[in-house]
Amino acid sequence: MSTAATAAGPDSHAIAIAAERRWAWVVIAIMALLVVMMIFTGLHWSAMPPSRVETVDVKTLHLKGEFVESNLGTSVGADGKVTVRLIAQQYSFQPQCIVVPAGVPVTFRGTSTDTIHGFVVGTTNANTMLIPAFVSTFTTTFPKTGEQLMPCHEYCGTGHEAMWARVQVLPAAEFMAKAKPGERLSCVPR
Ligand SMILES: [Cu+2]
Repeated sequence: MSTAATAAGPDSHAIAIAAERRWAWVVIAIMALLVVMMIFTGLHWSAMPPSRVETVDVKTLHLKGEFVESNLGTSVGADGKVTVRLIAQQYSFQPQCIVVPAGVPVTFRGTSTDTIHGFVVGTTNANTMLIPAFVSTFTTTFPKTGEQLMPCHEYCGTGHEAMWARVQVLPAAEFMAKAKPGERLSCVPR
């Protein structure tokens, strides 16, 4: 036993060791919990993969298929379904200005040409990552009309902070009056 411990008395030394041991057990318990969580999430995710995975060929994205330039923007299908198709690239979205109707379900379909991007539309729940070779899709409804900012929210390089688009939410009647069968709408000035 050290002289310092003897000077402070054997009781205080024993108390210090007991406190130290208690704290060691707390730390061990925290580490064990984290390891168990890692094992659980790893097994859970491998047992339940994402429900749908849709791929697209990045090399021919601009040349053929769904994401050619003339097919980007908002379309209204024969069944009245509203679909927005967009691509992200360093450092812009195509189209730069997206137009959607308010109060109507809108399906977004997007991908990236180069690296991982993403976007969120204003304060709405429209929020996704855009990953090269994969098609991201989600359906949402914009309750309010007006213009929203749509910034890239995945760091994608030196121009990341300048990467954003706009989303114009129009009253449904005004939007439907503009939408023509087979046409792709956007609010990019021409
Ligand atoms: Cu980006």
